[in-house]
Amino acid sequence: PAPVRLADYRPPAWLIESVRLTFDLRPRGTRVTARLALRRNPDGDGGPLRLDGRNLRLVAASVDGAPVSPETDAEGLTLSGTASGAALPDAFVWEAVTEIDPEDNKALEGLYLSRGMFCTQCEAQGFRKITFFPDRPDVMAMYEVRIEADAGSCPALLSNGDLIESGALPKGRHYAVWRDPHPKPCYLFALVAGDLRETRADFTTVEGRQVRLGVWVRPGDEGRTAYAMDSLIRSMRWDERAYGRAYDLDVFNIVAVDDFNMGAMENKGLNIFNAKYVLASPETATDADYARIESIVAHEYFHNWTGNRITCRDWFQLCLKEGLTVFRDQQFTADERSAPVKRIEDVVTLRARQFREDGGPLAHPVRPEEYIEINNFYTATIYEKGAEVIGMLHTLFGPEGYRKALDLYFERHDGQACAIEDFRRCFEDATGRDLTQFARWWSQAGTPEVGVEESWQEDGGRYALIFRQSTPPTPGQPDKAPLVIPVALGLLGANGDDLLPEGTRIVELTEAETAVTFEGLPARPVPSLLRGFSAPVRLIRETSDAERAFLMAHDSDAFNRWEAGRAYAVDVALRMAGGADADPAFLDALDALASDESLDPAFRALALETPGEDELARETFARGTPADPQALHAARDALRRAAAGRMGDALERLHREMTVPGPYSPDAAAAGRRALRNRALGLLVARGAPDDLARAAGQFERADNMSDAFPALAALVHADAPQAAAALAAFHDRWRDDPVVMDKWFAVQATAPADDALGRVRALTEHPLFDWLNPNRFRSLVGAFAAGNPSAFHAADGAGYAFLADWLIRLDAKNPQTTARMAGAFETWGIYDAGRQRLIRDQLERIAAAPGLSRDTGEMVSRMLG
Ligand code: BAL
Ligand code: ZN
Repeated sequence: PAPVRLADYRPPAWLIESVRLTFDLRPRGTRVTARLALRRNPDGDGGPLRLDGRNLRLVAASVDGAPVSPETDAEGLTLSGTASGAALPDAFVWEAVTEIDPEDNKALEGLYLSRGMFCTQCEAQGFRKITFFPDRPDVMAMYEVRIEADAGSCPALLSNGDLIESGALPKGRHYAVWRDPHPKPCYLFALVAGDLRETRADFTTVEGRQVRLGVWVRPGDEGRTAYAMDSLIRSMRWDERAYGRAYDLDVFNIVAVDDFNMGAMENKGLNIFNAKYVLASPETATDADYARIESIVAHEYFHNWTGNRITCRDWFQLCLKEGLTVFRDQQFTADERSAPVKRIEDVVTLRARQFREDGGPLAHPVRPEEYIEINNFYTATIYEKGAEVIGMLHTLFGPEGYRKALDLYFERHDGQACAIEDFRRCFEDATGRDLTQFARWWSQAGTPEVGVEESWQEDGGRYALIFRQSTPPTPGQPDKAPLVIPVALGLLGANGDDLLPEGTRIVELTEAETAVTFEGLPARPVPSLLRGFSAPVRLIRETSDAERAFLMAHDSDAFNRWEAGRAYAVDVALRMAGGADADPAFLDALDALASDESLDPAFRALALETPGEDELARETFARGTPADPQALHAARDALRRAAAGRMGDALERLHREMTVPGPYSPDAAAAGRRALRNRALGLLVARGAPDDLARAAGQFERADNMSDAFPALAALVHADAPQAAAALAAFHDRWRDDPVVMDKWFAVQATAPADDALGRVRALTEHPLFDWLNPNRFRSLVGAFAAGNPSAFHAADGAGYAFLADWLIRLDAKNPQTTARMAGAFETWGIYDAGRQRLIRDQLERIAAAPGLSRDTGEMVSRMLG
């Protein structure tokens, strides 16, 4: 298929004033009647009416009430004139009846059934699977939706906006009518019908609007909605406070759905969530689950202003809503929990997902210039790097300049479908600065590298930093231009104090080379560079172990204190992969950090995290050698054993003391203590003495909450401890009927690095609860194996690769979106040895040749093959 290009954007030929939809819901043969009041766009090209449509059966159509028979094709229909052959009037009413089959829809786009419940997913282009429509975000309209369904199986009937009417119908059916007063693009349309129970709360906005909040779940799950509701209420207050944005409808509903390709969806007034990001109770959810629910609820809510009120002109602008909304949800979490801890977690994810993407065959700009299937661009680059770009604007202009620009954006563009240029202009107008060069962050792919050299002159206390930036070539972009890179830096004296009067200074790199000098320093300083990870770049600088240990102990910037330890840990692990012993000075520095009672336990837990095998593999390659997954796995294990050997007393003490009295609470302080305690447990289990294993088994048996139970189970299973089988059986027996919890049971086994790991995963694909058509379950087994078990997935015989490819080919026929995303497991093929590269390419070619391969997976595979 031919790619869609940003350069080819043209305004829509037709606009829609209003949409009236009637759904006669049936599992098979749902009838959708769509009545669109169309008007020719004076800024359009004057062409015929083209409506998108896929997998639709057109039953009837009319123009101003007169039947027409338009030509349909695989992608939609074209209407050139009226039934009498006359030209289309400049305004008319189009009405169409289409028939669709929700039960058959396993792609989970458009209208589908999830365990008996009707629901929709329309972003990016699912609406065209519901009715013929100009399925593009710059066509915004007001919607009225009438839903008719069986009253017994579907007591709840929900859509966007406010409920204006409901009642009974003959033959056990009933109906509801919803009206959304805010014009919206069709990707924000949503409908849910099923047997759902509502948890309610009331909220009064800062503007005095009374809002009814509802969280809708399956019967039996009502006891697990409180945290989602609490998160929603806190998000609504925060957006009023931090951005001056209040909610704008009388109803806000969240619905939990079991079968869902994404995490959640921000449909206007009716957010639809993957159940795993709504349901939480102390017994079923870990602290990490609670934190994720909080941030996703916030993210979807924040879209109401950044995404819904102001939407995207076209899908190339996806980062306009996603990057900005991710940045907003990161700010929210930083405010609600701990800012440094949040920043560290985000950077770990950024490097693991976005740097990985940016350094491989799938690299693309934050605003791509072409795509074949837009679903393939819901990526770490658009989301996470997109958020970093907003974060850099925040750093460059400070909180006040940033807020001024955002206020202008909301004032100027409310109700519009915008492009990145509109957003950029708000910053330029609010701050008076030209952002032409800064805008390269949106158009230039690849992770910039910033090399640093230093010079020191005793005479005059003159210290200079010379920064050299470059960005490696990426697919389609061989040559790169310099970016605006804000580098937050501090200089530390021998006693660890900050030497700069302001503590941290922001230096802007705009040229290929930038020198910064400091005069009058009492002694040669230790630099603390890129504080808070002020730009998404790879910093390259010769440094010593002693300097890293010094920063670990003294840096006033918490992020860089962690960063020094992380970089040191990576170095030590790579040296161990090359045959060295664990560095005792590193273990001493780690011990000192872990035992420093003045530090937040959550921060110490992060400092104790061992870098992952994937991170070590990419770093090995960056230093010029192909990665050997088995050697890195062994080195990482050896480092963990050595750390546990050196720090045994401290770890035992942390495990003993970092308990949390009283009933479980998901708050950040309690979660931080548990994180540190469980980090200590994990390392002790790596030490592997019988007492250590017994400690984990005891914790698992005694735990009254999942945050204590699951890490203990994971430690036992990953150590292949004798107690693992009984613990897995007990977990299975207790939770077999709970899909969200059972995903953990599959994932913990899929990621266990046993000798026969693949054999065990294969056996689990035969388990009666392995429902491969459910995306969560598929990801929890096949996806977790490919992404979270590197030594087994990258087995030298290629069996791991063949296993993944088999499943991708099978799933592609049903659910292209989830398949295509998971195919990204192969994107790092270039960092391995020639043998593995060939094995991966063989599998990619096999997938490419699969009969009937989807456009989604086809695009991903061909980009990876290059
Ligand atoms: N818009 C898709 C889901 C999300 O990013 O919120
Ligand atoms: Zn989003």
